[in-house]
Amino acid sequence: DRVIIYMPLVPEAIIAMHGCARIGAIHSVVFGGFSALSLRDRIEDAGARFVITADGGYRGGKVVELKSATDKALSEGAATVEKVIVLRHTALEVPMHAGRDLWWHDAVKGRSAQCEPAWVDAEHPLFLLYTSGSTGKPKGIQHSSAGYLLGAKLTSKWVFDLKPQDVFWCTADVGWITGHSYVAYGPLANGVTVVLYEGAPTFPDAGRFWKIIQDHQVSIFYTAPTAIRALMKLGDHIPAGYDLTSLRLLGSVGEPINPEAWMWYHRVIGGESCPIVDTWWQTETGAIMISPVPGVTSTKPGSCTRPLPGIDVDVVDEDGNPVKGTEAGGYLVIKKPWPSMLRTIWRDNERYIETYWQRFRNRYYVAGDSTHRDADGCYWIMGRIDDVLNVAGHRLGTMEIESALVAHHRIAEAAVVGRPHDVKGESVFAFVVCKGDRPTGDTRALVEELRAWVAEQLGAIAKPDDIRFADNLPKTRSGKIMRRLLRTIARGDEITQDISTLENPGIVDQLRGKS
Ligand code: 7RM
Repeated sequence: DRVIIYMPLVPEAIIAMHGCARIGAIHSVVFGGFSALSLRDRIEDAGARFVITADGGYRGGKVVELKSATDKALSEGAATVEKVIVLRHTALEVPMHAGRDLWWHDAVKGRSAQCEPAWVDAEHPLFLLYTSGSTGKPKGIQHSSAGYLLGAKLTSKWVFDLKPQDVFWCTADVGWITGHSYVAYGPLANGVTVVLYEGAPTFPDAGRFWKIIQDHQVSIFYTAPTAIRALMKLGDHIPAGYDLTSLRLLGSVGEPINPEAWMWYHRVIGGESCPIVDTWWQTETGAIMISPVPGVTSTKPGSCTRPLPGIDVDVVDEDGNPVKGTEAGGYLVIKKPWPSMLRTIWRDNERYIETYWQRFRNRYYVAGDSTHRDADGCYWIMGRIDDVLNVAGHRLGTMEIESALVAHHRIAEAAVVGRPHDVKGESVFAFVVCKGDRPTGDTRALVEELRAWVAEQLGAIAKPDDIRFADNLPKTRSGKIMRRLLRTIARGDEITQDISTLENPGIVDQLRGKS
């Protein structure tokens, strides 16, 4: 059976995950920031019989209505769901559907705290986690019971140098892989205390992280570059107001960390005495692949340094041939299997093979990132090679956002690209073609309507920061959208590409917002 967990970041979310693992049911956590429609799609793909949710969750002082989103998802499909378990967490009044919904506190009442584990095969699926790729449909990444847990446990121990007295805080939500491997599974499998927090880094104020570290004597802190950059912007005086001397190790994950943010993290948060582990890995890899080992590897700001023991990483060219020499640039591949690797894409093994293996004739696992390896053998991740954006550490497919936009009654065509953003790393930039005439003049109301539409379809994290209207999208003769041109335009850079083949060169000014 598959169980969907759609909850805020509260202990019960982890209890629900471990509970599923205990009875051999496959869990699939859906991030609470995803919309009802995204939830419905995941329930349907997983064929889930149960949903565990809460009346609501807290985010930045507001209540996120998880139960009402669940109700909406179930009223528009998701017919496989038999029961919904609801945790009472906020004061929000929620309707309960007789026969389908039951309260968590009623479900556990009178039950024993002991539960014999269901013994499963090592390869029994532990969980599915949906992640974005280069098509409009998220993929259910399938992880195994034994290999995954081994990877999460061992990398936690090696990379974070865990000791029994540590207080470990990874700020990720359990809706992402980081929250699976380094909140729910890895540190706890090592018997270490973890900190959970529900909310946002700047609510009720910008000292939230630093106060939690001080109050709970956090010794190891693991967060994303986007959060570091956002807090760095607010000034050194904020962390200076807190006692951060309990920290002994800092980690970074989710996107490349720029050297300036690395140095600030090291100086202001780490007091120049904490090593920083910049950890490269993916939903698919299950656990950290490339990272310094504290006390062993010398670090360089901006590089995730070297592969962990047993991880056979290489750089290959367009044809899949390893680039000769230590210094190399190209595609990042992993040449041998590792315990926590994904086993397949749920119900779509063909897509699994095609996405991760076929590009280089099934010889290597293709990570989808490009990289540079320097003369010392250290890796510098350059970014994605597919149409996947990394917005504030969240993985979003451009096709998913495009599909959401064209589902709006006024939109005929859409192309989404990423634009560099100083805090979020990347922001969503959409070029759209309307049915009928191109809107001109004051388009703000339509832009807001489309942003709200995308939030409803996918979730607020996918909302475009910019939307521009044109009569057409720029295409090659074979009909492919010229994404590189659109990226140049989104950045506001000078166009150096050849645009002589464009059927309607006049659209370039429209795309640039100049006419
Ligand atoms: C853990 C996670 C995976 C993608 C990956 C990269 C990027 C992640 C780093 C990084 C540079 C890092 N899983 N990425 N970590 N890039 N340095 N330390 O984020 O599946 O959500 O995303 O994130 O592009 O392919 S994920």
